[in-house]
This record gives sequence, C-alpha cells and structure tokens, in this order.
Amino acid sequence: MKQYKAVIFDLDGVITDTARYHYLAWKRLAESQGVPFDEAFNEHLKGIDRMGSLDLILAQSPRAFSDDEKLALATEKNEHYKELIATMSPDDLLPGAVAALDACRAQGLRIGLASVSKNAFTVLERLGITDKFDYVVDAATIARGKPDPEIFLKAARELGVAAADCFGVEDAVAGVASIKAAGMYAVGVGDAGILTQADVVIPDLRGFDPAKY
Ligand code: B16
Ligand code: MG
Repeated sequence: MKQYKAVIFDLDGVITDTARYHYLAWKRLAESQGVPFDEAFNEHLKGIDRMGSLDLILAQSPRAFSDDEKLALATEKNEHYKELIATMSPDDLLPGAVAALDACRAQGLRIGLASVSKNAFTVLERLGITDKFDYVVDAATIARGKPDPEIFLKAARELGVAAADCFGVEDAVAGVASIKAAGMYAVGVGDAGILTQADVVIPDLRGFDPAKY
C-alpha cells in the first residue's frame, strides 16, 4: 500500500459544519433579492468562493447587477456569516475531527488545510485547533478557487511534499474535483452518490483512518 507523506483537509463541512452557516447567510441574501434558495441549490455552492457563489445565485435573478452592487451584496452576506461564526467554540468540531487530526499526526503525516474561505483562520481559532496544522493556505493568496487544483497544490508545495504523496479530504463536489486535478488521492466525506469522483467516501470523520489510504 502507498505511504502518503501529507494530508490536506478542507474545513467547511469536513472539520466543522460552517456549511450550515454559509447556507443560512446565502439563503437570507438570495431571498432579499427575490431569488429562491434551498438545500439542493446550496450543494452547488459548497467549496465555491464568495464571489463565485454570489454569481451563481444572481444568475437566477432576471435583473443584472453592477460590480459595485455585487460587492455590497457579498459584503452583506459575509457580515451575516461573521455574526453566525462569532458564536462558534470547540463544541462545533464535527464528530471524529480531532481524533482524525491526531491520528494523522501519530501516523507521521504533515497536515495542511485548504479552505477557500477567507474566514478560515477565524474559524480555526474559534475551534481551538490552529496548532494542529503544519500549514494553512491563506485563501486571499489563491487566484482560482475549487475545482481548480491551485489551493491543494499550494498546500502541498508549502508542506514540502510532492502532490502525488498527498491525499485530500473534502465534502464538496468542487473540492473533490480540485484534489483529483491536483493529482492526489481523494477521500470524500458525505454521500457517495454525490461525491462520485472521490477514490473513497466515508459518511463523516468518525470513519477516517489514515492508515487505510
Ligand atoms: P468565505 P471550504 C468554502 O470553504 C465554503 O465551502 C463555501 O461555501 C464558501 O463560499 C467559501 O468557503 C468562501 O468562504 O465567504 O468565508 O470566504 O469548503 O473551501 O473550506
Ligand atoms: Mg467544504
């Protein structure tokens, strides 16, 4: 079996359920613009960056939006999202998350985080797990969001490990596509019927065992 040297985790929807907070903030924003919004539509936004998500939502509106209007709407959504995550604590870690990170450490793997969220550092602090990562990608430095491989390739490079020696862990279709485009093994977290491109899918991190991949 292949011995990987590093693991690169997604944050939202894998380690913590901020996906729920993104959903609530986008739903309020979409409905304020008369655009219907539900869980199924939200699935397409997972792993997509803020402006990309807004574009997908506004594409459903009959009217066009100027760049200034879009920036104002994105800022409004982010302010609401920041209010929601301000209440987060270590209690918001998903089941199995800390054990998964500790198992990777025990296995001697380098550990990276590849979230396209510009709020990722705040969320890690609130969860109390910042020091469990060897490297966290700053989303502000990434030009192309998921499904582009840029963010996973940057994490591998900064960890000092070849992409082929890394595996990624993701809950989003776009995120799994990003891992595969980077040439890495992909562990999907969620529904195997949705994450069809993943090499293996587990329902949540309680089923995560780095020795198996
Ligand atoms: P922000 P991930 C992604 O994080 C979320 O899945 C996605 O829903 C969100 O729009 C994106 O971060 C940007 O987040 O507005 O906080 O910069 O899944 O890559 O950890
Ligand atoms: Mg995610």
